[in-house]
Amino acid sequence: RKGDTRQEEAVKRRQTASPPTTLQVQENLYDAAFPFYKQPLEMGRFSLDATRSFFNDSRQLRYYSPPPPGDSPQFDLRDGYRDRYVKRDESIKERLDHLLQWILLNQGLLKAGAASSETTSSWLNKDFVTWRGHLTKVLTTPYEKQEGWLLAVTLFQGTYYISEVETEAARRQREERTAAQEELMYMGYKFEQYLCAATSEGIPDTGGVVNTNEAFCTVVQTKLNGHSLLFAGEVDCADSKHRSQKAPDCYVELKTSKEIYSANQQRSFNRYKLIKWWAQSFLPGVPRIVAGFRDEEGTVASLKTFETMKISHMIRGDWNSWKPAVCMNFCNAFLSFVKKVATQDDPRLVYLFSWEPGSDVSYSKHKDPTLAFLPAWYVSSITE
Ligand code: 0WD
Ligand code: CA
Repeated sequence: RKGDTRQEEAVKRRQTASPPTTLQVQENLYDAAFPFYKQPLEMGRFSLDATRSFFNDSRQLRYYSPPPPGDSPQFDLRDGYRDRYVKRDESIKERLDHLLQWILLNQGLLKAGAASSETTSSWLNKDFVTWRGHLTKVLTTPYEKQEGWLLAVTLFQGTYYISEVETEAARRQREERTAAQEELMYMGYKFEQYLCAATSEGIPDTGGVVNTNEAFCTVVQTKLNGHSLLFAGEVDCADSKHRSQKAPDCYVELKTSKEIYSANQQRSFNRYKLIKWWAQSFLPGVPRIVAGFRDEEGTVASLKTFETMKISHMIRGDWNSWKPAVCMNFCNAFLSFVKKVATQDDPRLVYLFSWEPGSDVSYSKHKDPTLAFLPAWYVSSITE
């Protein structure tokens, strides 16, 4: 009602104990001390092969194999695009399936660590299960100006499962990608091939096929304030020469970016790209990012290593720069918001959280089989 003051509204909300309807995202609201983030611990690994089949092992892990010191790289990232490229079918939505498969195959491991259950009821003993990539999107939300997101949440036996739903805009962009954009996507994978070997002492096979069905994923557990998390993320390679052979210390993330020629390009790189690189690698504790800078022809002639933990220092002096604490505090607030909103424990029920740049996060509730994402094989296996 018009006459109500904000305070009266707040009182009423408390009396009815109804959940808040939106979550604000303005960065100033989250500009506080860095929250508690537990050192990520690798719980397991899985692989997807050339046909996208799941394996509960590290068979797809590749090894970092840079050119010998002194040799400057000359990587032609367009090589093989026409004749040595097998592209994953992006119209197939896999949702959380591979991670859920890993969970079912590793129940013993998860049960062993489930002694100190506080907030969840089942042996899984995690508040949230999701992909690392979904959390990356949440982290960068306070600074994102272009792409919104849709995250589906199901509460099942005390655990909140988060799975992305493709937005209309993202689907359109995917279906209307230009030839140049398709080639650019290929170039990122080709860069990986130039720097990765199949064995720890091997050398890259740059004449081979690039097959984007193949993936190696790490499964990590961690905690953000009071929220326990289990998520999986794709890892490009491990450095067998790194001083620590422990995961995730030995993991290396590979990236390509346009060569930077002007101060303006540098500013935009720091403001919009480094935040995504930082968030993605910080979440699973991947300490190093090796970037290849490509020219107009798609040739990489220089590599640069970024230490994940130093990225925020690099950009600290920039005007209008981003802050890791804002990203993490917002993520913490979003996870708390999810817990307040998603109260009904039901594997067929989906709370759809939605965000567009310039707006608050809002949600809607759905009992719609096309949105439900926990597969029957998972639900029945957990229920019995
Ligand atoms: O269902 C979905 N909407 C998604 C599923 C979105 C994103 C990923 N996935 C799945 C895929 O099964 C993939 O194997 O997640 C896996 C990767 O998960 P992630 O590590 O959580 O994803 P993210 O951090 O966004 O991306 C890591 C890498 C990318 O490398 P770059 O350097 O470009 O960030 O995974 C690849 C890509 O190489 N990748 C994907 N692979 C398959 N499907 C996808 C995707 N949708 N997105 C990125
Ligand atoms: Ca990568």
